[in-house]
Amino acid sequence: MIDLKNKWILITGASSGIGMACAECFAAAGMNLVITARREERLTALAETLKTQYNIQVETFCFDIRNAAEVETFSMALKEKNIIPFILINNAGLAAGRSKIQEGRIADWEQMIDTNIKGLLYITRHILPSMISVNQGQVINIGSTAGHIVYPQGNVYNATKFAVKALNEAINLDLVDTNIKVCSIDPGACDTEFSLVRFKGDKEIASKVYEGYEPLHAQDIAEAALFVSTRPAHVNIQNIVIYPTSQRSVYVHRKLGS
Ligand code: NDP
Ligand code: 8X3
Repeated sequence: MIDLKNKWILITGASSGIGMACAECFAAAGMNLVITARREERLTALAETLKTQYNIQVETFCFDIRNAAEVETFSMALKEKNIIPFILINNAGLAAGRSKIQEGRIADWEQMIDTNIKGLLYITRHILPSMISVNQGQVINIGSTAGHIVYPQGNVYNATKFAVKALNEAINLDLVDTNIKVCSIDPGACDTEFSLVRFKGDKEIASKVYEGYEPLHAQDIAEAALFVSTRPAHVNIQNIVIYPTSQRSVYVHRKLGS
């Protein structure tokens, strides 16, 4: 099993949900953290808590992953600090809206494509060379079950996660002559701020997504990421699909009104 203690992990989108749970889980495993997102206060608060609790180093970087220049500046800052991540978790992402294509908001499509696909690409392009220079490490792409099967009015979000699936396979091929492992972890419904963001802050609609069954919790995904990252050097888990027990496909079995 790979010992993660004192190695660095870079987690994008750590101000909430799955990214924040990964930060907590890998901090508990003794790793030093680089955490990124746009909401600075959240990152700072998380960093303070985890530094105190686990006696680790935590670096925070606030930027918009859609901005190629900001991502480049971030990667240069990491280089200046001599930080080479042992693990990169490409997690930052979102769904914006849910509607038929013919009624979709183009601004929503652009936000999803720019964040979920281009943001992941910018980070990967800037961080992978340093990981390759030491020929070790693990990339984890947070995909989705939405990248395996489309659902009504999921269209563009589905397409971005199908793209993550394709990129996960492609990056695996590109790194076949290295020791760097690449995995996509693809969750079904997981109770984070995801639906609140998707429905633009409408708490009532967002909470209905998780009504009548127990969804996944962010911790479930973080634990899978920890499992993947601690396999022996010769074991490359390329994909994990995780559904809540009450969701076996796009279909969710809800017990309502009981
Ligand atoms: P949250 O909304 O709780 O977290 C999303 C994170 O992404 C936040 O930290 C947010 O930070 C960050 N983020 C979003 N846009 C940007 C941006 N432009 N620049 C930098 N950071 C950004 O949702 P989840 O934790 O659920 O989502 C994490 C990943 O998991 C996403 O890729 C999502 O698609 C995927 N996923 C989620 C599922 C679910 O049901 N929840 C299921 C399957 C996959 P900030 O706003 O501070 O910038
Ligand atoms: C998030 C899961 O089913 O809401 O990727 O699209 S779903």
